[in-house]
Amino acid sequence: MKFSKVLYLLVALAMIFVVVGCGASTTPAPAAPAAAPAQAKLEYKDLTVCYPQLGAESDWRTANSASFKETAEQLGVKLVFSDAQQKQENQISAMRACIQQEVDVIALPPVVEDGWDAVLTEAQDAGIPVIVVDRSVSADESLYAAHIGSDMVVEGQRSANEMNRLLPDGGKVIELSGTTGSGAANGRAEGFRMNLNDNIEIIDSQTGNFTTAEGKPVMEAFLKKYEGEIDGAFIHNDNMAIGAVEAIKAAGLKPGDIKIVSVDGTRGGFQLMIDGWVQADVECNPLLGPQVMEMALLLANGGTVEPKEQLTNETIYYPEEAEALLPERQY
Ligand code: GYE
Repeated sequence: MKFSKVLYLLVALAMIFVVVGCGASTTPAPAAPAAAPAQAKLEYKDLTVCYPQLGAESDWRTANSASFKETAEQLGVKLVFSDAQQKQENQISAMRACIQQEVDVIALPPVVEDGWDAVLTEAQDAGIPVIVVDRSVSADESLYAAHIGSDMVVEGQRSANEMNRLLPDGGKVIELSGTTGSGAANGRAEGFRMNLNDNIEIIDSQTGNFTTAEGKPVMEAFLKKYEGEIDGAFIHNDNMAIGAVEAIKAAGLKPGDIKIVSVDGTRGGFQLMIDGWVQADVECNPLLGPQVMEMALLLANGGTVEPKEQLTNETIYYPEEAEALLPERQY
């Protein structure tokens, strides 16, 4: 091509460019796409929260379930509730059903600590925040939004402090522990061993799965095996303490013969203190519904929670105050 032709072509192209450009500038600019409306804030009534409850093994658990159901009803939150009967596989299936259903938030009270990575990852991939409730999980913190519950290690430490006070000259104790592999049983056992005086020996430890029905035969077996030797019992919850006391009574022992430290602070535990069987009851608060729902709303609106570990404030109850406090106990 000749140089002049190339020049022509360039000039022509430049003119087209100017015309089109000017045209664009004289015609009114097309309306800018409307800014995406700021996402409307969700309210409680818009919220669906999944609570795959782990079971109905204790009065603590009954109070915990009731707290979620009542709070949801009061706030107008839709609650997808199920009972896994203390089986992790049931909890996992319930969680998967909730993911399928595209709930806004999952609140998970894990029956055991291990084995949650896969389903937590599935929830995360689906964009559903998970609040771990009550017991802890061993999964990486990045897989859930927060954990609301008790410090089970502290509960174990408090229990040991009480046992130290009750057995100042030392002695032999048995431990009736909660569900094997659960954060509650692991933490309480660990804390108890951390603070227990050297002159107190834990001669045996068996699980009663947090139930009255399983606690009783375990205590019966201890009483047979260590007849006359047991000075104290650390029992991981009040329902097992109720079963254990039935066994102790049946063995002909009197209140106080075996010093008992229990955990939860349920009405049943208070009654055992009033009757002289339990010397200290370390509180574990099940009424977590309001706190969890508030956090669920925050997360559903894109918020985050810092720090991830949100611990419940708790105390210790003693026989002297049990009678006066019992009428006000909510569970
Ligand atoms: O202490 C016991 C229940 O995980 C804290 O589980 C909870 C425990 C509670 O069955 O009574």
